[in-house]
Parts: sequence; structure tokens; C-alpha cells
Amino acid sequence: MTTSPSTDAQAWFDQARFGLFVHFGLYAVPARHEWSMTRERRTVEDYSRYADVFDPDRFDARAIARRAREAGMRYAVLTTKHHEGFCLFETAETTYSAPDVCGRDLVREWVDALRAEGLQVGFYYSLLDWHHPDYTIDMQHPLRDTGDWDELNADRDMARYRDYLFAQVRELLTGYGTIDYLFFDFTYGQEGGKFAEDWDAEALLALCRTLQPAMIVNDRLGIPGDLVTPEQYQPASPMTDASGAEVRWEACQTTNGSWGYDRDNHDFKSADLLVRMLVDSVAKNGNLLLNVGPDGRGGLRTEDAEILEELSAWMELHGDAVHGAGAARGLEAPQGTVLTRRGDRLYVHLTTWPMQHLHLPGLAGRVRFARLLHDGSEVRFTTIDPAQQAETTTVGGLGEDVVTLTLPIRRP
Ligand code: FUL
Repeated sequence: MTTSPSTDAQAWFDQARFGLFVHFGLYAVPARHEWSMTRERRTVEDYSRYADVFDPDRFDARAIARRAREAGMRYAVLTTKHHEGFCLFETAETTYSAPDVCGRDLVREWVDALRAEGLQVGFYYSLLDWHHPDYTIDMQHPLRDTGDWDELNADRDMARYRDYLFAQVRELLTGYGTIDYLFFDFTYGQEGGKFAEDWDAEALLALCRTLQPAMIVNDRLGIPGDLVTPEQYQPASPMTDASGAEVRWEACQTTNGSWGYDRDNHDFKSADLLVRMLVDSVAKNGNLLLNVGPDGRGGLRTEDAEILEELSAWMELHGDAVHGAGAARGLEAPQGTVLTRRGDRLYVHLTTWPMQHLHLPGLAGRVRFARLLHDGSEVRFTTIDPAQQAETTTVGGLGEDVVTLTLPIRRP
């Protein structure tokens, strides 16, 4: 992990714990997952016809940002360009962009909306580009099995593509004020893949540092960044680097298995499960970046809107157990609980409810008061074996402890 140039300026990220990911692009029109261009082996000519009918009349960045804020999210990340190559921002580098086809710079709208709602501003930018004529064909490319790669790549030149990539990153980092988080995507350095050298990753990261010194940059350039980004899984424990030191991390998760709008996929995670994932991240000193994929008109699908509403209701009452919270080190979480801690408060998340008794080892003599978090009501407790007190696990700074119990979404 590179030492971040301005750690204090990045501290917001560790306090935030919860962010919104938004995947929006042309792929919302075919509505069959954001990889449909390559999965279905579509040519550029064929696929780019979606640009002619792209009409995001229901894309309302302000409404999305408001929902995110209400759900307790403190930052949000938009796909400025995904692997398909279509740009949501004003760019001198291509006419394959939202401003060119519908007269709207959706990234400008995004940035303005987030700032108006008090959220930190995040951009996703794909290093892959299946539309660019110089981007070389490889194992992930839509044309990957249409002929010999050397032949297909004869006129393609990654150096020229790199110039394009650098110019666009420069546009994004100079045209929209302060950007707080840049999520690059992605290096797959196995045979037939793309490596850090393909993007000149060191130089690209240096450019980011120069243009936006406080910005957090993720780890998908193929070189270490400011955080690691497990995708679609929750790590077993706080994440560490090769030396065993804890690193900043963020799990990104979908609501239904697809990042971009996938019309016929109704396999949604419950809000209850998503709360568990959020709390699980916090309990391991990580963040959760939860994705929604607006539909072909840019509106949120009903299922995503409902999930955000349920999360809002939970976060309104339980946000204290998430924001600025982290692992409760040195304490063992009993079966059916997840522990988080903020200052001298311990939050005991009950993943099953109702329950009659809960035994919390290691806290004898350390608890001043216990209450349910959602309504502040007292939870009476007894210390089972005060004689054991000296032998209980010592947790620094927990002397004046307050235990707060949080309940699952569907409480009685
Ligand atoms: C992956 C991409 O290929 C997916 O489409 C998505 O954007 C996810 C967050 O990262 O690597």
C-alpha cells in the first residue's frame, strides 16, 4: 500500500463506512448486464447503435444523491465510463458521450448533486475500453474469438489508447472541482490479460496525485493504491497487506448480482442481508459500497428504491453504530451477534430477534449502562461472575463503557 500523501484529508472515508455505487451507461438500454457487449460478442458498429437511442430523461442525480444521504451513505461513485467506452462526461477525446448524444453532461449533474447533498464525490473510470479503435483485443474483448489476436491487433496501438486514457483522466480531474475518490477498473494480469504497464500505472497514479492530492485512489491499476476493493464478497477478517499490517478496504456489492441494469434479474438481496453486510464491514474496519443500476431512462428500479428506503429507516435509528465506528478489538462476538465500537460505546448487533438472553464475555465490571439503540430503552443486565473480572479480556479505553444493542430490520 502506498503511503497516502495526505492521510488526514482522506480520513472522511474511514468515518463514512457506507457509500453508493451507481452503474449507468448505454448497457442500461439492452438491460442485460453491463458486460453484455462482450458476453454477446457485439461489434462496435452494432452496439454503438444504443447511443442513438440513449435518452436518460429520468436520470435525476439530485434524487439519487438525496436517497443516498437518507440511507446514511456519505459518498457516492458514478461510472463516468464503463468497459463499453461510452462517456457520461464532456470530453474532447470522443463524440461517444452523453453530452454529444443527449446534450447532458451527466457527470456534471452528478457532482453538483452530491455536493448539494453534502456527499463526498466519487468517480469510477474503466481502464478497459471495448469501443476505442486502439484498445487491443484480449481475453475479455468482445472480438476475442473472431480471429488471430496478432492479426486483429495489427492496427491497434495501446500507446495511442494510453494517451486517450490519460487525457480523459485529466479532464475528469480538472473539470469538476475536488474529487474525493477515484475507482479505476481493472487490471487482470494473467495470460491474455492487461497489466499495470498497459496503463503505465505508476505515471497514471502520479497524475492523479498531482491533480487531486487528497483524492483516494483504489487498487485496480495493478499497483498498490489507498485501499483494496474486494468485489462481491465480505473478507473473513480485517484486511491486511503482505506484512500483516491492516489496510483500508471497501467491499463493493450489488443488490441483485448485476452492476448495470439487468431487467429480467429479480434476484435481489434483502435489505436485512445488506444491513448485515454493512455491519460486517464496519466490524472488520471496512466500508460497504452498495450498487444500484438505473434503468434505460436513468430511473431507479422499484426494487432498488425500496431497498434504499428500508436502509434509510434502519440507518436513521442505527447510524451511530456505523458512522465513525470500527472493530471492537479484543472482544469475542457471541453467536448471533456482530460487534462494532465507536469511542467508549460498544454496539452489539443482534442478527436474530427476539432473544431471551445474551451472554457477552469479557465485559464483567466494564458496563455502565445498556440500551436498545433504536429507542434508547434500557436493557437490564447482570454480571454473572464478578470474580472472573480480573481475568476478562482488557480492552483499552472501555472503562466507561455503554453497551448499545441494535436489532435487525424486521424486528417485532
Ligand atoms: C468489475 C467490472 O468488470 C464490473 O462490471 C463492475 O464494474 C465491478 C465493480 O468491477 O471488475
